[in-house]
Amino acid sequence: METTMNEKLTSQQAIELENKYGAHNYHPLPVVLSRGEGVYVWDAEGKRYYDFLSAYSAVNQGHSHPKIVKALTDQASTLALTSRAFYNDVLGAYEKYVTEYFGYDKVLPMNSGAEAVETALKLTRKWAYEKKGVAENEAKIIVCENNFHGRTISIISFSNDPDARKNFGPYTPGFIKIPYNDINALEEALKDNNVAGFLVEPIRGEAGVFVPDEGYLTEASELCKAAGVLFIADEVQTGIARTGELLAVDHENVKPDVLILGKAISGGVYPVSAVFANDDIMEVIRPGEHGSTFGGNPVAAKVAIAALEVIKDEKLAENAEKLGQLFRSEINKFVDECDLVKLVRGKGLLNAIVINDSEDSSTAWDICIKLKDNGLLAKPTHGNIIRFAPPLVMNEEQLMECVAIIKETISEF
Ligand code: IF1
Repeated sequence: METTMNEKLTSQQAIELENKYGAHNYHPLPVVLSRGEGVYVWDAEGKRYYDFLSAYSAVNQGHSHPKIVKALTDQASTLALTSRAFYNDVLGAYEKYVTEYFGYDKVLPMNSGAEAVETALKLTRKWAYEKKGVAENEAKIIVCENNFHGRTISIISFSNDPDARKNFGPYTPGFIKIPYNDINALEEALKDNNVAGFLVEPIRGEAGVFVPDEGYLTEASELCKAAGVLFIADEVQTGIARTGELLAVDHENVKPDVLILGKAISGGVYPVSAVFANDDIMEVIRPGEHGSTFGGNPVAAKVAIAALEVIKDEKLAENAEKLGQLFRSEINKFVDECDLVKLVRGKGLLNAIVINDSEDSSTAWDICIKLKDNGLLAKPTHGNIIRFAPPLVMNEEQLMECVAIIKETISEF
């Protein structure tokens, strides 16, 4: 099949090219997107869909938000990349803006979520050796079972998802796994004086939007404080207004010692991630000890400022809270009358439904295929759970139309 790069591809052609020339590290839903705007995406044939995945909560501000795209194009056409070998006139202003925005002394800018998680792990280990007095190479970090924090070798070393781990060994040591949402297990694990930190998702995304018990985050952070252990919140997916507050930890007024952000900090327009901490922690990293070519580049800085201004200006956390309540109450009414859906759960506009079928059934996938045919894009997480996470710029009328599509589609099964 000969195609010149500038001619418009059909969906079929696009899929064939990806299959032939791209690694098969994903199994996408059979839809080929070619345009995005706000809550909508269009496929290569021009069919419009509601996007109910939001690139896994990276486009909270809506697809290609004009203000964020303008920040991208203006800076990219002025000064795109300097590396950190030199200063530039954008990074410092960004660091001031974003540390005040989230309430920390300092930020270490990176690019992907996994890079930010790795940065937080390195920071925590170094803090343990240089501030807590843990013996070199003995630092341990507590993580939760069924976590998702990214795909690097160290991160999958503490995953228990066989697909994420198998045949990627040998694995990085120094991690203790405990059950999520289990305070006693954390209390027990914290008795080990070599523990440096506790890494946790305030709401578990990939595991199927699992919301911990009210008070779990508060008790966990208090136990960590008492044990001289850093409370590390991975808000890559739950942050930036997704759950109805700026951060998911804000629902309990918990202040992590180390905060990890990614995805929607850039509105999905450019890879931006960040690690926040106060001086007594961040000062253990000195020149030459950590970095990245693109970390904190001028385009990332300007894009992130614009993306965060949109969150505040358009009151997206408040909107996520309001529409999330409406979504769960509407779907709960449907749950009462439909035995195929066991329950709906979530916070703000990070929700999921659990399909009343076995883990390995294809029902959730089949429902997503029908949802696609009916103009709404969503994808199952594990097995029988479908995540619903539209851009936070959605309005009530659009949400109700999507609720109707979801109800009608599932009723067809
Ligand atoms: C994929 C889901 C998966 C994350 C949390 C760190 C990262 C993520 C809490 C790493 C990334 C993405 C990765 C993407 C699909 C999506 C995801 F949970 F959102 F659904 F995989 F589990 N912490 N989550 O959710 O950030 O390096 O990707 O920028 O790998 O397919 P990243």
